[in-house]
Amino acid sequence: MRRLTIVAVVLSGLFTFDFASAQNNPPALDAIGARFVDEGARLDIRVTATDPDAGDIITLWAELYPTNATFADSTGGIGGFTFLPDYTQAGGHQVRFIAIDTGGLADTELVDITVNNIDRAPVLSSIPPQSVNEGATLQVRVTATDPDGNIITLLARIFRPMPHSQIRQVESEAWYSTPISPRAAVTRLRS
Ligand SMILES: [Ca+2]
Ligand SMILES: [Ca+2]
Ligand SMILES: [Ca+2]
Repeated sequence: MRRLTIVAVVLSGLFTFDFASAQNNPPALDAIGARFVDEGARLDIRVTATDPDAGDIITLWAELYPTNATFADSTGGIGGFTFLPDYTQAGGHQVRFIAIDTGGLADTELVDITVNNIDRAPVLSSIPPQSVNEGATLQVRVTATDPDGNIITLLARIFRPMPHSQIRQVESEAWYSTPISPRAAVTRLRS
């Protein structure tokens, strides 16, 4: 709370001004420091600040925060920041936290937030049971997608070669795959 009192005294045509002012002091944010979070996980930061002047009200807010982040001032010098990074937000982010008092003085901290990339497994489309006549060729179309858009390598392995047959993988191709337009690899099994 800031008070400013001005006293003017007129003495023989001279003006004397006497200033009696209670100095406003800035609020202080408690240190936050760098933070780390995985893609798909949740980061919560409790933000607190105090003001040395009795009666001063502190307002808290945040700037620059990325998509999927929110900040709420709970009043009383306490606030909460929540960040739920999705799987496209790996990398560095910065958020500026600000505490401002009734008189307009402020304290800020620019916080580095690192989102760690998380690799998710590719997904094979289901393959129904197959059958083939002796002497014929079985051709199975195999497709897979990766939710991160990673390059997919498709492999075929024969686990139980049947007696009197010679089953082998004769062709295997790997294609770049995206979740939007999956492409296929064809594996031919010849008996
Ligand atoms: Ca103050
Ligand atoms: Ca990612
Ligand atoms: Ca992946």
